[in-house]
Amino acid sequence: MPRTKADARTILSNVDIPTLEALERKILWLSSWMIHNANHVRESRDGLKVGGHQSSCASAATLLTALYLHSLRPEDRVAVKPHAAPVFHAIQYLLGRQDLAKLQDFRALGGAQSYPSRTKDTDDVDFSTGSVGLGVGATLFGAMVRDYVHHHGLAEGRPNGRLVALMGDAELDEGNVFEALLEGWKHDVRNLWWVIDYNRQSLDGVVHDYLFQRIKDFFGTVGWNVVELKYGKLQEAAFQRPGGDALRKWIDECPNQLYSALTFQGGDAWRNHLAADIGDVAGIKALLDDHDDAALHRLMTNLGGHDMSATLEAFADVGDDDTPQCFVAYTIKGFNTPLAGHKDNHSGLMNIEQMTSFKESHAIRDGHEWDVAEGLDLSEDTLKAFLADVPFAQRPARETSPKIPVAALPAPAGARMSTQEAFGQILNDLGRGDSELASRIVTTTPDVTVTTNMAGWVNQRGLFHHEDTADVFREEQVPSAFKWSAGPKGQHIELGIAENNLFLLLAALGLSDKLFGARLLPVGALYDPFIARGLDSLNYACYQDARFMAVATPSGITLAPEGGAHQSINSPLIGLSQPGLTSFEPAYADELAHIMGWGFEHMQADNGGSIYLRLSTLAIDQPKRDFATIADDVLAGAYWLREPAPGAELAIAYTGVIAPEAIAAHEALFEDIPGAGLLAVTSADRLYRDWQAATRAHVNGPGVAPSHIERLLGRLAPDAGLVTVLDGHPATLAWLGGVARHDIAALGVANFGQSGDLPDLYRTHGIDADAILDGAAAVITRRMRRRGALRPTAA
Ligand SMILES: Cc1ncc(C[n+]2csc(CCOP(=O)(O)OP(=O)(O)O)c2C)c(N)n1
Ligand SMILES: [Mg+2]
Repeated sequence: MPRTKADARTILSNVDIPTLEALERKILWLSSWMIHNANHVRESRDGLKVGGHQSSCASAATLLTALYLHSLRPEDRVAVKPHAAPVFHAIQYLLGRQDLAKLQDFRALGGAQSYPSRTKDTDDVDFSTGSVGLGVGATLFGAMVRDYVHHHGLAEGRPNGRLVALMGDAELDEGNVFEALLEGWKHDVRNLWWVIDYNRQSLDGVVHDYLFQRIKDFFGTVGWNVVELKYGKLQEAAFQRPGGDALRKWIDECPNQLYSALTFQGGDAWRNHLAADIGDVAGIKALLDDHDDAALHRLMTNLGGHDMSATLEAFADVGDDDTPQCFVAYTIKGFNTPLAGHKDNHSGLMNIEQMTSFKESHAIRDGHEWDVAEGLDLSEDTLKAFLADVPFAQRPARETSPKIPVAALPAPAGARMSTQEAFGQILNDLGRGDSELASRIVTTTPDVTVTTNMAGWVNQRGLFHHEDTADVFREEQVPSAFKWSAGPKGQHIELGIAENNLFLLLAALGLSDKLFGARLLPVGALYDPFIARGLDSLNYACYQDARFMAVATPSGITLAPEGGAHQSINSPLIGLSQPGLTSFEPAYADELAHIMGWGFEHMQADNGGSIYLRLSTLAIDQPKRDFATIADDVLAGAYWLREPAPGAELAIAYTGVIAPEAIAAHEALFEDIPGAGLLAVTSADRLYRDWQAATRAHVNGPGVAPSHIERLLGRLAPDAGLVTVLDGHPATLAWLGGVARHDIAALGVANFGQSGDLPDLYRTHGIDADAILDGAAAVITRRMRRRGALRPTAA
């Protein structure tokens, strides 16, 4: 039952508000000084502005103090708006959870990060933030994952925490926030708070008037409770005076721009405007006379989000109600600093003189800037006792949950099949078994479960939802191969079409062991071309070191009739270049099964990461072979499908579904070049990283073992030619020419595709067997020319 306002007030009557207010000032001071120190005190070696956002911090100081020093519980998980990182770090410092050296090195190597970072910061950031909007969305998916973990009985004995985002108002301009909201509504998301730091300013300017009304409407539409935290206690008291209604009306109707400008100008400007606009209303003159400029300014800037009592009350009012709550907390950007309200204050910093008087106003002595009790009317002991009692301070150190054993995954049998079909079968087999591994797998897709071959798994494991939901088609006996019933024990989370949501959910699922103490092994499938649609969220997920397997299928122009808009071209380069993500593009089912097994382990390894599998719907003939002999090489990124003769003058290297074309070309030229090799590249990414690591090690000293690709290509003649080919951008493999300085013809797709059949499209884009032979002819001809066996043709 939600508490009533009266309950909340009773609860708050025991809260030491003056101490919290003093600490709020302290936190404002520390965050401002942290930024000032980085910009004006610490030695600069490069002359670059270090930066930091004193105004964004000041805006959120009350809200974050109220949350961390009173309202949050240790089990709550929080995303803090990126530009309030110094406030977060300052609070953790006060709570004894952050080192002073980190604050002094804010934005320096090894110091506290510019924007909260799960992996780089040491003060237990729950969600990294930085790309605005994503941290907000992440908390919503975090709430879904928390409930998943609890419904599956994976977090026995742990209290169910709340997911909280302290967000900037301009974050509402990011579409991903709304995509998440709608998905949250579908999944009946609960126990989630979004606290909007409603300072009505973004980076460039002042946000639209009446945005609040729109916020209320669309949050209400998706089932949220919207709490307006508009007036502080001083304002509430003034509204009770004669003329109070007129004052409230004036505040409500004042355009955002004007309110900001007057905030910047201060008491005199407020007085002039109020006198001119409502000076003739009974009571207003007395109200103005009763307030000197400083008091009038204090009154007019006493907004809800800067009033500790009002803020705590709003939070306490929620009680145990688990309806998602959106707090629209009115604030002032730069509150209580000389930057307050100015529209250009986003990146503005206090100058030396401003900092000197700011410091005086906080009663901070030179040399004591970082002292915890400095400037407070509290003894250090009283302060320490207060902070030690703060509920959030009881949060235990981060833990990780035990690893889930992974047995080898059998390769699906079949003379001819696609990697996508093989993926479906591997999951289906897991779904039919009762392994612990299968019990920890959670699958999800953005509305492409059936078309990515995951339906077999879903038939076994069911859809996840808070409530049991029947499969109506089945009940009505409408024949369908797919069971579509949902319940709290289901293991597939079906999303609407929004790849951003997919990657945010994968991020939350992939952090489940660290956030909620229960290890999950998330597998998300999507169409390869639409990775680009969720790229920022994918990067965000990897940045936080979330662990998941992204299965991208189908891919490339091999989708043939589907045409240009569905054909992925540069996704292999994403796989090659994305940190935290290891990509593979296998051609055969046995390779895929082995890679997936390794992938589930890599997702759990301390120095592991996430996996990206680029798959295809094109069925190709499967080899019959002793897989054990190549198993390690498949993981290392390449193996000889046809061994080259020692000193061979040519090799073809292919990736993925283009294998039959490469094999055909290899067979065709084998008569002329009998020693030619055929290299299967299962992971350009693994090969490249290994090669780069070896190269760096070479630089550092002799005696370094060659990388896997150096060993493989070392079998060829030093002046051999290479032809590389894949259904994707040729640059993915073109670097192979640099490994042993082999001449190279790099084939692949570099232009938009169109509908067609495979022979036409492969020919058009130059990746069919004939194109591979042409490439071979080119490198062989150049080789002969270099050797002087051929005269250059006249131009
Ligand atoms: C995706 C993304 N685009 C642009 C930026 C640059 N940027 C940083 S803050 C900001 C405006 C933030 O305004 P708001 O969320 O209202 O924060 P506050 O006013 O509290 O500082 C912008 C555009 C960013 N960090 N992320
Ligand atoms: Mg703002």
